[in-house]
Amino acid sequence: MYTLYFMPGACSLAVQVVLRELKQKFTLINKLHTENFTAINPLGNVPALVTQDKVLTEGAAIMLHLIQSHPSSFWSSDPKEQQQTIEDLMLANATMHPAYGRLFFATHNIESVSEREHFLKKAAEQISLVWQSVGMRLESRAHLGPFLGGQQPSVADIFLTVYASWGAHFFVDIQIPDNVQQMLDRVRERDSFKAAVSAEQSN
Ligand SMILES: N[C@@H](CCC(=O)N[C@@H](CS)C(=O)NCC(=O)O)C(=O)O
Repeated sequence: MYTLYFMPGACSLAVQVVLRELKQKFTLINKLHTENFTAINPLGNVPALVTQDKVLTEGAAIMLHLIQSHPSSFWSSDPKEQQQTIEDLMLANATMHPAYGRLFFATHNIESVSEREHFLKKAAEQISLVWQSVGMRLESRAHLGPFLGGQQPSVADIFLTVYASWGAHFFVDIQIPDNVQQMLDRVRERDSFKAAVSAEQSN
């Protein structure tokens, strides 16, 4: 049994989707309704996952903990495939997530409209470049299936689907290749994803 601290639409949504895919029981707690959340995570960030004996933070570490603890297609026994899973996960969490993070940061911290617009445009170009790289990875593995994970989504596919929705908050031009768009749509169509979105709305 887990407890997942989340914020609606944040990267914690991907962790909830994976908990559902792994058929794990969990309680959801909205960070925004939690007094003194910094006692849980001093940085104030979600996701934070409470396990039987500790609090885990950092999305990538939480994902690795979950997929290594509960056998499924997310984590192969083949070391080469494990390496690929980790690399894809880091592309999502350590490269794409901060790329989108710049949009939020600039919107809240750059006062001059012209400077902000310039920064946002450059940040969007960078994000499009990362999507291009995701598209190339998908293309090189198209014979294996529609996801980075092959026939089944990987944790990276799920993280990327959550990040992709953040672009709608900004007036920027983010280019997402068609094969990536198809992968994102497939993840969004999964019962786990739909149930996770709806659970956030009722919490
Ligand atoms: N490196 C952290 C970053 C987590 C992060 O930035 N979370 C955002 C939501 S996606 C957050 O909680 N921001 C604090 C806030 O908006 O109050 C991770 O990957 O878990």
